Amino acid sequence: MEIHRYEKIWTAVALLLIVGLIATVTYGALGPGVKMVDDSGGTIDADSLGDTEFADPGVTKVGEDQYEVHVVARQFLFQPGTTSPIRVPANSEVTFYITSPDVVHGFEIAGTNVNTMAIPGQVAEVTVRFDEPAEYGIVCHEYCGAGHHTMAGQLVVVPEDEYDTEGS
Ligand SMILES: [Cu+2]
Repeated sequence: MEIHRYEKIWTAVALLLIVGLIATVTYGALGPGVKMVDDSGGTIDADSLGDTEFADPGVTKVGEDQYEVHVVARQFLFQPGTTSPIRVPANSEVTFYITSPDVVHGFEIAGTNVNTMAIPGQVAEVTVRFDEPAEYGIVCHEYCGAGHHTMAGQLVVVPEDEYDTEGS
């Protein structure tokens, strides 16, 4: 059977398009370092956060330029974050641990790739680097009740030399 030259060309073009599409999707998923939030944060008893490291949530220095931040997302505020901003120094690697004692909330630091759900009984773990001083808004992006639209907070990345661990 003879295949027409144009038929061959168009088949080749179609195959190239398919391979190109798969390649761009694969790159988009893996190339820019996108990391899904997994279950590495573990589980927790949502009814007794007082007995856990979430009893006194906030910023803890755990190493040279390394910080941990425990955040409780509850109706309708982030502790810390809403009544007082979360403060971390620039040039640091920060791991957030987020959980909820009541309903499902969201935790997104706008302008960064930190974006997760806060689920009762689960601890979400997200690590991010802050190289420059900046101010970020934190929003709850899961509808969590009548005050959902007011549920927001703030993260302040302060210059390294202005950071005092007391003020966190
Ligand atoms: Cu919420």
